[in-house]
Amino acid sequence: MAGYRSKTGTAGAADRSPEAGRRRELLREMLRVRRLEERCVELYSEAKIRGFLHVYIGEEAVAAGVMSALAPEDAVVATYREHGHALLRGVPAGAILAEMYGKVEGCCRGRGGSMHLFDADTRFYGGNAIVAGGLPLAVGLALADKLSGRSRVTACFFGEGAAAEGEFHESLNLAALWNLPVLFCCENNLYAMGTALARSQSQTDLALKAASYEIPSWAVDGMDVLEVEGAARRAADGIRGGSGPHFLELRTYRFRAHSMFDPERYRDKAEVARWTERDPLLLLRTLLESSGQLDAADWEAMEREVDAEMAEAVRFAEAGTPEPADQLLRFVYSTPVQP
Ligand SMILES: Cc1ncc(C[n+]2csc(CCOP(=O)(O)OP(=O)(O)O)c2C)c(N)n1
Ligand SMILES: [Mg+2]
Repeated sequence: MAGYRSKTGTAGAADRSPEAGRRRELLREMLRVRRLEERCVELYSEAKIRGFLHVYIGEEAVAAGVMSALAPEDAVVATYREHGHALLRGVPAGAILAEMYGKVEGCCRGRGGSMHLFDADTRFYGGNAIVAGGLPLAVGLALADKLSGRSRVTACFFGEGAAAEGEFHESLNLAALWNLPVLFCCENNLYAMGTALARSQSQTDLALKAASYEIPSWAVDGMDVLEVEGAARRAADGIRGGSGPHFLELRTYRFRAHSMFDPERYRDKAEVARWTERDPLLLLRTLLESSGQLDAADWEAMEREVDAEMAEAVRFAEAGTPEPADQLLRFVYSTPVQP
């Protein structure tokens, strides 16, 4: 992260306690997402990645904090701004990039692209391009778990724009009515494409909307990964304890455009600059450095390892194979079962 200065400076001074190690791990996870997407933007500019591309830069604390409160058997449902969620859930960076390159080695054989990452092995259920489309899916997954007596959480990420959709209200209502194990994670970055929240929704307190369905809900500083993690743990514990759905409004901001096609006429540069002062990586890094939990050598090693991971992912994607044209109808229809 060019421009960031270490306050502690000397290598080898950092706190080696498990707690400090866990926090450094959160920083590393956010850095992995940041670096992956910085590469995506470059590769898009080089026309190696085509189609739509929505980056999460600025919002990393939300996915990193929530994901750290989940267990491997839990499920995750996300939106089209989901590269970071897939990566932190355990989908390899190479499989994500190969997917964007349209290669067979991608997590969906290159058929889904950026907006439709999916991986059944890690219970990562998309990559959903329809605004609010993931919410009923999450409710269905949670209903299946409840009916089968499985103690699992389904975490559902969606933007604040989803709260204006009917599916949001139908999903919250049924989840509350049937006491389903869903963790609703509303990523409130203040804009739905170019429309500010206050221009499209009469009630801008999103946690209050959830509370109207009798769902325990609270607003969280989505730039502070430790706060997000704490809130997500509290909510996940409540869900596992049988107290039904919980809702987090995670207040965050995207530093980049909505997608790669967005002239950004709806917000001024001063607003973006104000929010970048609260960059989630900068906040955590500064906290760790000033409290002796991270030193210059730790940070340099972290950057080196993450850069190497992403370089290898790009190499893997570029070395991949495009789906042969005669295979393109495969998986469009299921194979009929022979009697
Ligand atoms: C049902 C539906 N309507 C419209 C769109 C077009 N669209 C794509 S992204 C988007 C904005 C969604 O904003 P938000 O939910 O706040 O998520 P963010 O992009 O800010 O993460 C819209 C309207 C869509 N994909 N689906
Ligand atoms: Mg939004």
